Amino acid sequence: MENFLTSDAIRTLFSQAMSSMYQQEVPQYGTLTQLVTAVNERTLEAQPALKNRLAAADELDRLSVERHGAIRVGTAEELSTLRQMFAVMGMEPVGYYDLSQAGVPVHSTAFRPVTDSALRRNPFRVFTSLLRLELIDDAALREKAATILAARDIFTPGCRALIAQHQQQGGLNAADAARFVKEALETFRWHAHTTVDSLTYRALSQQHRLIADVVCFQGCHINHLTPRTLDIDRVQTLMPARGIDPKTLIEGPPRREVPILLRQTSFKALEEAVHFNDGTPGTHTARFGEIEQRGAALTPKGRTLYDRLLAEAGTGSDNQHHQQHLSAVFRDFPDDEEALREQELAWFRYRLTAKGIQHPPQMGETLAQLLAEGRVQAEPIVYEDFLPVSAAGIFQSNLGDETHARSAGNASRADFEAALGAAVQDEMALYQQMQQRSLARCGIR
Ligand code: OOG
Ligand code: NI
Repeated sequence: MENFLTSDAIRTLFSQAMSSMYQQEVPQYGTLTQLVTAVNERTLEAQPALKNRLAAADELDRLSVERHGAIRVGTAEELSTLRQMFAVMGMEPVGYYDLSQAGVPVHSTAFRPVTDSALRRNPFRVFTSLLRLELIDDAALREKAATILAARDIFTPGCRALIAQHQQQGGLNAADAARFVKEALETFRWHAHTTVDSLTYRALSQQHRLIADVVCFQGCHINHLTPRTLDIDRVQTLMPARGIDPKTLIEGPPRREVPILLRQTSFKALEEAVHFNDGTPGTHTARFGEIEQRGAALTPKGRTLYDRLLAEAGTGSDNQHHQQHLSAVFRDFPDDEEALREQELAWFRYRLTAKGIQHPPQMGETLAQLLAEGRVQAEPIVYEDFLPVSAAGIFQSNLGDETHARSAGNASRADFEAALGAAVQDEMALYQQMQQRSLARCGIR
């Protein structure tokens, strides 16, 4: 029997390697993570209750390693190979996001760990978008893009071999895992040389800047790597003093006593020097910085309420007013844990307290009773996924104003899954199972 590394261990090696590479490539990412770390430390010092609570839920350790990245690919073969690559690291496709409605010609999923224990170890996730070439309206250009994409291989031969070896053996030993991480990283590296001439680049870019970004390079460079902050408003305020220029609005819900879902902000994409393959120099804008604050995962009922209030609030032109207005509109969204639980707006994880371990639940005792007696404790389950409206806002802040709706919004989850070579998991089912399993562990029902 071989001595295989766990997929959790491989994922952590990979996310660390990715973080070092991106820090080399984009120094502002290093500045941003330092700022986030400093603010997280201060927040935990200032709020001992929050610190105790994260520690008790065993969620303190994941904070310092927590990141999400984002990539964009061009073909079904690339997407399905990525699925197999991420499987080596225990990351599975969860959720389907259609961004065409927001004028972005892609649809997406998130590769992420799904079990409680894997998420506690390292919840590293990668938001992965597939270009929808069918949304290019110029037929000749569409053909050309397809031809260029067909000619490239974004995976090294070593990476392909190690994915196959993992599939055959069911794991990788430490030496093979180290080689796998090194080879896999190459797919996400930045290339300052395009695979196309300047005219082709310009033609694709004029269709949509994102199309040029996907089609014209040798790999699917990681375009941002996002650390998790415990206080996004504070980081947003401190960014300019560190020489970072944030986008105007923080996306997502307002600041609350009980954070929900996901709040995000980013700094503008860098204009970077590139060399076209006809020898001419130029620039390309793709990579940016982002931070996020995560809160409770919402049930379908909670999500419907969130979507309604967010649409009602609309967007503002400056963050302070937007946040005030959001807070006012979100008064209709209960902001204490008990209400969120009783009204079934958020998912919860249940644990036996010391008292509950001494006096375990008996047949016929209700959850309400156990909670009231302090024998069971409930904590909101962290939202591990993404928000399409926020994602569209992030995409757009980096694309300028040229975005316009690209399709009648005919989302094609079936096409996406066919390209992926697998079904995407339903995030709501995952949260529900988590809640259910926690109740079963307490011996309830
Ligand atoms: C992905 C944007 C989506 C997020 O955090 O919502 C995203 C991209 O720009 O490729 O990362
Ligand atoms: Ni992101």
